Amino acid sequence: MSLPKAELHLHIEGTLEPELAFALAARNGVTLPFADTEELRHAYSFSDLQSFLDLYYALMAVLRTEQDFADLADAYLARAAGQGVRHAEIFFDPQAHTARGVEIGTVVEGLSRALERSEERYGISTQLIMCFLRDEPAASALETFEAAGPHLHRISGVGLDSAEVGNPPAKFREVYELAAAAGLRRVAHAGEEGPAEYIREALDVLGVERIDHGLRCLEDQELVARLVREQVPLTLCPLSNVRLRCIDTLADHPLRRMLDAGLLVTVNSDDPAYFGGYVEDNFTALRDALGLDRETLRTLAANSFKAAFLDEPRRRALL
Ligand code: ES4
Ligand code: ZN
Repeated sequence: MSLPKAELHLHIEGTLEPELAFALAARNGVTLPFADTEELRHAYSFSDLQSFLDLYYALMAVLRTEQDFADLADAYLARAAGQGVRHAEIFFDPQAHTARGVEIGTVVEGLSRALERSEERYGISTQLIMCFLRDEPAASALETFEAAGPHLHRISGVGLDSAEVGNPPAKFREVYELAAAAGLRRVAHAGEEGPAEYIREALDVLGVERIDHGLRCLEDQELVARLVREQVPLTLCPLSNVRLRCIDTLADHPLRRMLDAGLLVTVNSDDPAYFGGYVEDNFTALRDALGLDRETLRTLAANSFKAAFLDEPRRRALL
């Protein structure tokens, strides 16, 4: 039986399974550069973050209408329910769609159509987190924030994702200041492929409340001490780390060391359609590779509710 848990690091575009990609391609008259799902799956051998991102952005060509985004989110929520997910904070990448001529309103309203029914259908409460693509100019993030204005009531926070190295958090100081002023929560990917210094910068310059990945904090003991002291949550994605070669094998994952150090770590799925598993699959794979006992798994599930942007009554109900 899977433990009840919150999913805090999940890119909705990364839940696009090959079968749904081909169904949407047919529905929208889009031609994919792959003959069938079999051929597409062969493209899923990545050497680093960039090689994954190239495929991730290419497949999004099939997402065109509000209904496409609603279908994508509903398919994720149905699977998440089967993996013990009771609360999901869902990333989306508006610039990956607006760059193709799909309006941000189509994306947000489409996703919201599925999220609105999630509690009643699946028992999963949800929030949306709008991510800025850090390999695009800061001006593009600012334009995106402005375009999101009419939809901000549907968005609870902002995040930062895509190619990390060479795109430090400080590049996005201004848009994060606007987000904070609008009352939005703030998170950022940092320390996935980028250095520990990017984690510190995300905290100090962007004022983030959680770090997505954060794996490379371990290279800086002073930073680890701070993350422990301030109990800054780190949303780890173990299967992603292996598939993108941040670590060699799951047996090398430093999760146990991080827990022992007192870090508030959570386990998440990142881009489950691409990385070989949803959130419970990440729990199970870690358990098998590291020999985690039931108590440790319970701690990880409890951490996910502690780290979530839940209101207190719902948090108490879920913990
Ligand atoms: C991502 Cl694994 C990962 N890292 C950074 N940005 C991303 N966007 C989607 N998946
Ligand atoms: Zn991610």
